[in-house]
Amino acid sequence: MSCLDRSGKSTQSKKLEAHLQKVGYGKVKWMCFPNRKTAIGTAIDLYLRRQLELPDEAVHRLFSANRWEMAKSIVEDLKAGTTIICDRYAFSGVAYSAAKGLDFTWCQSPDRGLPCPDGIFFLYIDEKVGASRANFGDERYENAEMQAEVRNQFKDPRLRAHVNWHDVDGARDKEVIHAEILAAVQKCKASLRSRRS
Ligand code: FDM
Ligand code: MG
Repeated sequence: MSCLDRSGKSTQSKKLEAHLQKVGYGKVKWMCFPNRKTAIGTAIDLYLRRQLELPDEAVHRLFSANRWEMAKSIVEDLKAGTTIICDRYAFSGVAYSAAKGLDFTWCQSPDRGLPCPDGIFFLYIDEKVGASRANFGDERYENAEMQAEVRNQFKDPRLRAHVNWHDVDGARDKEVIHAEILAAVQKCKASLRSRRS
């Protein structure tokens, strides 16, 4: 899932994971980026909490490296048949850094070659709705101006090219959103199965 801050992506991605576990979907794993637990993730966490200053280009590369350090284990899990649900991925990396003024194509390049998701859910909300949600403003990027620019970048067709992208209205009831995502996941799984058989 890709999204604006405070759009409910963590709630939705965890709800999806819990549901798939419950219905016996096989092995399901939830993960998120940034993964703040690794050494690179620790630097990213400090940066986001405004305790470390870094040039925009450097932190962009760190976010990408944080995905690359997980890439091998993601591929191994996928090969073993595990379903991975991810709270943010490279799409956020590009949208947030491009929103700061970095060149869009330059932003895409370090993530080239990472495993490509079978489906992407972009939860969009009005930046004012995001700002009214709990804890908004605690971290870097959590301000209405930045969120509005990130939202613009997420509309860029270069981000959505060649991927299975779903726009999801995040301003609705949690259960309604969950049902919509679930239906799309089931459809995606059915089409993957028919392609593989
Ligand atoms: N973010 C996240 C980036 O700027 N680049 C990235 O590659 C990723 C994965 O980090 F503001 C930003 C988006 C958000 C912040 O993410 C922390 P969470 O999901 O709010 O923890
Ligand atoms: Mg956040």
